[in-house]
Amino acid sequence: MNHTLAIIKPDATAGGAAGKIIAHLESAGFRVRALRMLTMTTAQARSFYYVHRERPFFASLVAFMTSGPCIPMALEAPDAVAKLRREIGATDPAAAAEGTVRRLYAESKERNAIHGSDSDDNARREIGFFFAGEELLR
Ligand code: IDP
Ligand code: MG
Repeated sequence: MNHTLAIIKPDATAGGAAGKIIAHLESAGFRVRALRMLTMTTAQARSFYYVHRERPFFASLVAFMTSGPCIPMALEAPDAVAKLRREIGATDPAAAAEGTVRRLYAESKERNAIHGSDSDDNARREIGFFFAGEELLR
């Protein structure tokens, strides 16, 4: 699939890194196909991260993701899901490769600057979570 979902997380928008992250992703070869800014409600964040509901960090993750504005984006590139995961780096910025978004901009394993879908199925679900079909350019 040629589309994936990225979310610039509240740590990065608060820290003034959103523009740099978008520029980084465009330079890496992604086209931004849809974009918005919102502060997620608790219900939205719990629903988005539902697969992690049993994890010990779930409540903290939901509190973080609702703490300020985030910027979901539908991105287009060949092999978009795998390409975005490479560009964002490991979950923990201390373990993320040099030059990745998380290595450059993340604060911690939780406050890690950016989300990227982890499969084509999740990319479809996650793009649909934030964008109506007619918002996506064809
Ligand atoms: P990913 O974002 O690299 O795919 P996931 O395991 O799907 O990582 O976790 C979702 C999000 O939950 C992470 O991006 C991070 O914000 C948070 N998270 C993951 N593991 C931990 C942890 O061990 N402590 C605190 N927060 C975590
Ligand atoms: Mg994940």
